[in-house]
Amino acid sequence: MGVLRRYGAYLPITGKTPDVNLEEGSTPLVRLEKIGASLGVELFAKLEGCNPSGSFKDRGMVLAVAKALEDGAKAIVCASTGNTSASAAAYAAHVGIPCYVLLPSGKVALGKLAQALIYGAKVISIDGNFDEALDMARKAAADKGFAMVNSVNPYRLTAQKSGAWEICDTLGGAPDLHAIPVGNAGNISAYWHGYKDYKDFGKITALPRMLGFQAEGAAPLVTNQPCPHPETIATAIRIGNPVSAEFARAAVRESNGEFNSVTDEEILAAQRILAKDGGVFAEPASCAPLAGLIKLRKADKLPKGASVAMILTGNGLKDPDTAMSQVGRPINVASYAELIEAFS
Ligand code: AN7
Repeated sequence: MGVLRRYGAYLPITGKTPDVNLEEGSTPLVRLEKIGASLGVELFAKLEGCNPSGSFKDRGMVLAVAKALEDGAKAIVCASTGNTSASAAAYAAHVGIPCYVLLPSGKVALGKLAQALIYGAKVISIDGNFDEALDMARKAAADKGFAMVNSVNPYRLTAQKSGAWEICDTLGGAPDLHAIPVGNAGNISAYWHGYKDYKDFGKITALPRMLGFQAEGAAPLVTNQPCPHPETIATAIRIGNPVSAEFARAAVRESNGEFNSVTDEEILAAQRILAKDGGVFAEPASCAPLAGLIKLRKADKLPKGASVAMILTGNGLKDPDTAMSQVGRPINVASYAELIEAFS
């Protein structure tokens, strides 16, 4: 029924807030038995790639765009590693306002670029990384009086809390561990606040430990210093100076959790495991948590039998190039005999 309708009672909605709805949220929470067994935990994957634009960004974008309309904004603006731009473009198209997106040149996965363009956003390529694009987008939005829909817009994180509420509603409580990729650090912050809300409301009794995973080449929250030249195959989280760093640090500290980093090789290995042993195709950034859980398991730091919610933030189809670079090609057959041979 869409995030605003399902969780409107917990969101800052007024009588004047337009009822924007692309049926985002209410994503599947899938139990991954085989992978969970190999890790010695009860593993649940939240398939955020099932959202209308294929990533978790839709949860917050629906409220950001509804509020932009309520406030009379003429257009929306964002910088993005890809998914925010796809989501912003989708909702702008749906409600009929212009959308401007600033992307780091050459570093956005093909599917995301195709989305922003086909939804009709004006796509502007920046010679610089995401952090630089974000600075420019903030300034331009202020100068033009357009609504800024990056997660510096508080409505984004407020509505992204719905992911935590759904997990608790489905499991009947919070998981023991919450594993999530971290880029600009908004989502881990939103989930933590969502869990805390549910505890305050008396809907759950215990909170999860928050485990945030970054790519080794873009891991400012692990090294505890900004990373001026972030680099990773997981372009969604190629971010060196996270806007929500302080919220994220608080989430990890308060929950007795941790940040950890994983290499690109570990991310790609996790992507294959998730697909082959789980039947779930997630984009590289979304596979950082599984890579991290495998790393913790190897170090004997994963509590046996724990329930783990892993957030698969974006659909694998977003980045076909990275997937194709790791797999073989289809087998060509020229005859029925060759087909039968291929079946062996
Ligand atoms: C698939 O789209 O920052 O830590 O501009 O697309 O809340 O930033 C995307 C981030 C994880 C990290 N997984 O979340 C953008 C953008 C996927 C993502 C993240 C992103 P945050």
